[in-house]
Amino acid sequence: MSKALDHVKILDFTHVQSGPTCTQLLAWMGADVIKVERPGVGDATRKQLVDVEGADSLYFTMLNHNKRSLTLNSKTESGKEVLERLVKACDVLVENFAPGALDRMGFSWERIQELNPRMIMASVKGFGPGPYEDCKVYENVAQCAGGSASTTGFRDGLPLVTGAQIGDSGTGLHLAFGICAALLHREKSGRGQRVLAPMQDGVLNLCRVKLRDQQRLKAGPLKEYSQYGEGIPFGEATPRAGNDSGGGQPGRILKCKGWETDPDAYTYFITQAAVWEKICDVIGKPDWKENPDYATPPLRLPHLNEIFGAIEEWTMTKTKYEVMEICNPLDIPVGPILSMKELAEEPSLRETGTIVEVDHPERGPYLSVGCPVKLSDNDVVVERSPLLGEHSQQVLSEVLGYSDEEIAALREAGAV
Ligand code: CAO
Repeated sequence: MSKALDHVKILDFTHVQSGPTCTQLLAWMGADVIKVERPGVGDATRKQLVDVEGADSLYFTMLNHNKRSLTLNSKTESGKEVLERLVKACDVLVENFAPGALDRMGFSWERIQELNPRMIMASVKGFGPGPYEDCKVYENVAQCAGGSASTTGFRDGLPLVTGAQIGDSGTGLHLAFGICAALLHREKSGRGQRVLAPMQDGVLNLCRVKLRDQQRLKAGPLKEYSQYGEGIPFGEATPRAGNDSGGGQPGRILKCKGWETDPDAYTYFITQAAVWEKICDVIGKPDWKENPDYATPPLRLPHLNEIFGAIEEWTMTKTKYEVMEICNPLDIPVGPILSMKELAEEPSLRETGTIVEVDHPERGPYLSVGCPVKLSDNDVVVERSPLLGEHSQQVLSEVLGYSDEEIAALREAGAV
């Protein structure tokens, strides 16, 4: 069966996390992804957070499945020639170098268009045009500059970064979306275009509801935030909301049985208005149904601490899984706090290919996260990441038509 993008060739000039996340997704959709890496060095993550001496790190392997690796020093004359031929042969160039690096290499957008007017050039940068456009940016910088850190954590604590890599992987997702749209557009226009995904913009997009709250502040306090019930005045900016639900239905993280020793024995619990009466019954407070203070969602808002306190007394008598089993049939929205260990061992995620075991010649079997988007005509088989330069010969001869002698000369010149 053909795959969604199996007619697409990607010149993958990405490194670290944001860009590689994007090209890995495109590879899983069937694209031929040729990862270009510096000879003898490669993507810096190959040697970061090493857990098996001499083997590519999990950081690298988990972000570079289903790709081919071509080593190329694009700053040498013959390396530049190879790169020119790659630009002509590929459909999309994806890069996340520091601002200006491609220009310095001699491959400005104008030059790329001259070489291949159908080329789509897709970039991740830390910031879009403006005062910070020349900055190098990493994950947590983007989380801080994109509004996530100021709105994450508890009101009386420091701003917090999240475990979800919304700056890097989140921006990689945004970029993949832009590339697919540009590919579709090229079918009509016959032309390529530039696609830019700044990390700050990507994080802000994911924090959209916090900008919503910023504007709602003008109309008065944010009543679904716990601080409203606690009588603490709001300042000028969207505050940190702890574990309060971001939607209109109040929710909190509550302790479950075993919380004293298990750091993940918690559940998320949402007091959805539609099931309020069922919640009262489940937690053994049927009289709350008649309590005038609790009759409607707005009346309950000033009492959320008391309400969640009572719910927690009940959840503490159950494991997080028991809470789920009891509440789900009643449509009470709850969610166990699952640890990475639990997720890694979850059989249903193995069955859907969301958690996969991959074999690697240097490190042996390891777990990875498979493709998180499932297309019915695009069965994804997760293949191990390439060793540095593993496909140099193959790509140079098959894709670019170099002879063995020419390839030997390129090696001699230190270009590949
Ligand atoms: N051949 C020759 N030179 C190469 C090469 C190759 N195959 N691949 C990379 N290089 C060169 C680049 O051209 C650049 O040279 P110049 O400094 O002379 O222009 C040099 O290697 C370093 O590239 P870089 O500046 O991109 O890398 P860095 O480690 O200094 O910075 C990062 C890393 C991520 C901060 C920066 O690339 C960046 O800001 N990227 C955009 C934002 C981003 O994606 N951040 C998220 C990264 S994941 O946390």
